[in-house]
Amino acid sequence: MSKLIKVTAKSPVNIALVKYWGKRDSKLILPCNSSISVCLDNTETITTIEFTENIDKHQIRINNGELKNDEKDLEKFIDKILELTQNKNLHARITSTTTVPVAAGLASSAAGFSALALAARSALGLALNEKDLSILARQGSGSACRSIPDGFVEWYKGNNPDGSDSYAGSIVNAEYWPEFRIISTIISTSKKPISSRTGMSQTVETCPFYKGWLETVEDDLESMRKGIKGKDIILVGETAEANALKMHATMITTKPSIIYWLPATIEIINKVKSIRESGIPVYFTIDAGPNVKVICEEKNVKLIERELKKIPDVMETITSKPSIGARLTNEHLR
Ligand code: 2P0
Repeated sequence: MSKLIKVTAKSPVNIALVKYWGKRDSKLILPCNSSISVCLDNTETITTIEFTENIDKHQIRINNGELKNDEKDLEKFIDKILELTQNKNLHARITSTTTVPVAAGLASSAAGFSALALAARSALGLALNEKDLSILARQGSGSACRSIPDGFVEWYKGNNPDGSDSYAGSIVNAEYWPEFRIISTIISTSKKPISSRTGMSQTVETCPFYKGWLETVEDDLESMRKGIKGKDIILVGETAEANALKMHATMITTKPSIIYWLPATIEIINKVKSIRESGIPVYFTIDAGPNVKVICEEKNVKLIERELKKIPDVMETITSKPSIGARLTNEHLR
């Protein structure tokens, strides 16, 4: 193994335009369907890692101890990475910070696990290319594989039982469509009542319409690829909005029902629709939480932000453009 060094990686949050919802293998984190996302600037996680034989367990500090290691086991993920080395005596010292409010529904595990995968790979000198790295990040948290490549990204669901063909790759890079914007609205910073991990497994097991989700997602993927390559905000927006509503329909009809929306979620949906009726191409998508992400073009951002801020429950908006994926930096934390 090459000499151990301190390494820092930065990685963006990504927002799915065609959602990942449901696993066919929860241990390897293999999805039932492919998904498409965009990496966002303004929303990154920075992680510094150092491996050493001088400590006897992993030391992990996230946002100065503010963020607890919840249902996703970071330690197990580090152990999985260490299995790729021959050295049984190594442990990790990790410091990680995120530049967006943790509970905003933006600081997803995607940025965290992708930054960690890249930093650990480089610190251990592992020979993993972008595809291998995305396969590694996927095993920490599924959506993390989509924060490794640049810009607009597809996570190919793959078919192999070992997950070797379930990885993410760029459709187009971050500069391809510089006018594209996502405005993230924050209406709640509370922890969600049910994690997306639990929500998606409950949906696969009990939703009578999950089959319909799987039957229609291929068409959504095809339209989304076409819309992105053609920089067609209407096709991208309409496809993303319909896909998100379908995903929420499967959640709502799961037993017991999962409803992530709050009254302000509906207010924002209605606001987006009314702006659209005035002739502006603007659409929404919603993940496993109440906060709405608004899809639009740069030229309309000011007007849309102004309209969204008229809703009393909108605490904050964060506007992002497409970003590059995970990368290394010399700016070490701590
Ligand atoms: C997505 N979500 O495509 C979908 C839409 C939430 C709703 O990916 O269990 O944190 O770690 O693989 O990646 C959130 O799920 O779940 C997610 P795990 P992850 O963005």
